[in-house]
Amino acid sequence: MADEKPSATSRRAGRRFWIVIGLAASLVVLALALGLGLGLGLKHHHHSNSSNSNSTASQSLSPQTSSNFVVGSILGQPPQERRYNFTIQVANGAPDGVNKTMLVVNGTYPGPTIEANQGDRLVVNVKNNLPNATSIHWHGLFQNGTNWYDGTSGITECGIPPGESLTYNFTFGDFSGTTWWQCVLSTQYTDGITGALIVHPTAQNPTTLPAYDDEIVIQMADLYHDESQVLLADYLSPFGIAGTQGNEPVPDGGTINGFGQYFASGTGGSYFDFTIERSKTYRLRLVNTGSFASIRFSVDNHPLTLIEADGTLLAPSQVSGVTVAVAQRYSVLLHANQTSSANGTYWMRATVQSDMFTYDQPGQNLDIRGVIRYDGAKTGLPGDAASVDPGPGVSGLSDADGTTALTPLIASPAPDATRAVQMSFSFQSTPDGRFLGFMNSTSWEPLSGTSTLLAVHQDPTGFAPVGVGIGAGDQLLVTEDSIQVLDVRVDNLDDGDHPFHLHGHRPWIMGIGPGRYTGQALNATSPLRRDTILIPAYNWVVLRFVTDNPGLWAFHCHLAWHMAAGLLMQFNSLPSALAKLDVPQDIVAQCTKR
Ligand SMILES: *[C@@H]1O[C@H](CO)[C@@H](O)[C@H](O)[C@H]1NC(C)=O
Ligand SMILES: *[C@@H]1O[C@H](CO)[C@@H](O)[C@H](O)[C@H]1NC(C)=O
Ligand SMILES: *[C@@H]1O[C@H](CO)[C@@H](O)[C@H](O)[C@H]1NC(C)=O
Ligand SMILES: *[C@@H]1O[C@H](CO)[C@@H](O)[C@H](O)[C@H]1NC(C)=O
Ligand SMILES: *[C@@H]1O[C@H](CO)[C@@H](O)[C@H](O)[C@H]1NC(C)=O
Ligand SMILES: *[C@@H]1O[C@H](CO)[C@@H](O)[C@H](O)[C@H]1NC(C)=O
Ligand SMILES: *[C@@H]1O[C@H](CO)[C@@H](O)[C@H](O)[C@H]1NC(C)=O
Ligand SMILES: *[C@@H]1O[C@H](CO)[C@@H](O)[C@H](O)[C@H]1NC(C)=O
Ligand SMILES: *[C@@H]1O[C@H](CO)[C@@H](O)[C@H](O)[C@H]1NC(C)=O
Ligand SMILES: *[C@@H]1O[C@H](CO)[C@@H](O)[C@H](O)[C@H]1NC(C)=O
Ligand SMILES: *[C@@H]1O[C@H](CO)[C@@H](O)[C@H](O)[C@H]1NC(C)=O
Ligand SMILES: [Cu+2]
Repeated sequence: MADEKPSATSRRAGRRFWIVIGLAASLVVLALALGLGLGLGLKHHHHSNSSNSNSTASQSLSPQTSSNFVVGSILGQPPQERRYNFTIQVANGAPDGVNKTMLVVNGTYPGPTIEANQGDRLVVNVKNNLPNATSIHWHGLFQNGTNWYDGTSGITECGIPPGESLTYNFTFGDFSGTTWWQCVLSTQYTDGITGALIVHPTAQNPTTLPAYDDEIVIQMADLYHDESQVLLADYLSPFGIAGTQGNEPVPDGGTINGFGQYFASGTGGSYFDFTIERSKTYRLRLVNTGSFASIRFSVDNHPLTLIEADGTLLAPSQVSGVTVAVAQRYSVLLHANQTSSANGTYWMRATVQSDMFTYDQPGQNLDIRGVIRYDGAKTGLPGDAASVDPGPGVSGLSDADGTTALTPLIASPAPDATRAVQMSFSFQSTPDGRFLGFMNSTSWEPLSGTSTLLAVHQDPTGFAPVGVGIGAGDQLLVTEDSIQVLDVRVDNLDDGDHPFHLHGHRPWIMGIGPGRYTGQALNATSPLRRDTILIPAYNWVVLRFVTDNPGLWAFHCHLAWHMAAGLLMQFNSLPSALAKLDVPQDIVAQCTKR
């Protein structure tokens, strides 16, 4: 609704821009020897093996190309249908130099960037070559009238069976901004099924938004060397990890656009490395596509101007860095005007935050870096001495605060609430010895042989009562069959911070604070709207949204381990209206096959 578009004059037709990948000095030779395909033009025959076997990692990742991270060239094109073909497969990868088995789309990590204009239709054919079911969720999109394409397995579909395909087909409605796609079935995205999704707005940028020249996608993620299914089994076991139930798996490292460094193994890894032109301004579209840790982003010596959070334009503010929680997005402007490094190279930093880690992970590297290289700079890495991380206090700027301190660029009040629901969440032991996430009294598990969407579609008034209720299969639902302005008051009773994501909406953040919600004043003047909100330990938050989008909308913690531990509930909006919509036959057929 409120994203930006550079004015025609701020954007040059002919862009000069390069990304040079894999400059890990002494590491490059090793990488070449190992055939890791770090974007150095190595050819992997990534079609040759795929038809033989789809359950073993018989192929390696393909190299990344710069075009996967540069966006903006489609601005101003007439509305059109944009088609993508995705093939999900098992592959060998080594994002930080350590071999691991990955699940990826089209043989790359991260997968293909999807770019569209707001008035376009997106048609993505997803072929599943995994041995397990899968699905793709289009994070932050509203899917108004197409709830079945939200891609949440167990809720809006049953999952694409192995060897089969599903064509997702939808429009963007009021949505524009920086977002991403991922698989939210179990922990599959932890193994690599992620990519950026950029939707350029139809409306011109407000003149109050600073202009910029070029746009780059920066996807940051924590990285695990083990397969997520192995880690998940340990996490959910009665013994837990490191002897304590509830200890989430601690990552080994991290990546920037799929490039990370890990020094303990000796191979090192590689760097995301790009060249900028002096005096240009770059919009960096930051996404945390990780599974557990927040990541702080900064660029040495460069103050950043924060302008977007989860698709909402912000009143510009200068920051030294921004900490991005899992699934959150920000845009920052980087102005290429620095001279402090004599050779024109600077570190970009994605510092993986350790505050949620409960045990030591030997060899771990949380200091993930990329290279920003001014046009004309020679190859090689920046020096540590020449570069100074403009961290809090160093440049006189502070970091961004991801909640109420961010001010929308376009002030607009939230409507008055007509209804409110209350809930709390926590982690608890179960009688059968497990340790799971609970929203009120339920820990989510998908229905078997159907989805909540189909169950409600078939029995719109019977599946769950209006208001708070538990549907068959222990599905915690808040149902509204009329258009209401709903306040969702959430108490975090846990000692950790949790990034909660509401599907199908971009709620107003009405208030947040320590303790439980007991009627504290809310501020409707011009609250921030975002779809992923970090709820700090032992804090409350009130989110407000309008129940005018028919369907089943997941509301869950986006930490992959917590999602898998059941920290999820659903909003069931306008079931009578949903019942009048035709669910596509291939969505129905998925469920009868399983
Ligand atoms: C997608 O696959 C179909 C069928 O194989 C093919 O006809 C089409 O050209 C492909 N489209 C793209 C954009 O790759
Ligand atoms: C993904 O791979 C498929 C099949 O190899 C190909 O048709 C398609 O064009 C690729 N899509 C993208 C977005 O690269
Ligand atoms: C890593 O994988 C590549 C092929 O993908 C293989 O050639 C290499 O030997 C592996 N390295 C190690 C240390 O296992
Ligand atoms: C498929 O699912 C099974 C059971 O959950 C799991 O053990 C296995 O690792 C999965 N395979 C892949 C490639 O994800
Ligand atoms: C992938 O594996 C599944 C189950 O093992 C099988 O049914 C399917 O035909 C396979 N697909 C391909 C392309 O080999
Ligand atoms: C996508 O949906 C539109 C609207 O329902 C429909 O007209 C079109 O045929 C669909 N496209 C595909 C490829 O299914
Ligand atoms: C560079 O640009 C930033 C952001 O616009 C500004 O704050 C800073 O003063 C400029 N620095 C120099 C050396 O011109
Ligand atoms: C840039 O300068 C620093 C400090 O003198 C040095 O450590 C680093 O190796 C240089 N990098 C390049 C690419 O010349
Ligand atoms: C959660 O529990 C509280 C207290 O029992 C109750 O008032 C509320 O309606 C419940 N909310 C949901 C969504 O179940
Ligand atoms: C409510 O929000 C507005 C806009 O952000 C702000 O100016 C005002 O100070 C806030 N009021 C209170 C009581 O916090
Ligand atoms: C969904 O569509 C309906 C009908 O066109 C509209 O009234 C409503 O505002 C839309 N909601 C969202 C969240 O896009
Ligand atoms: Cu969580």
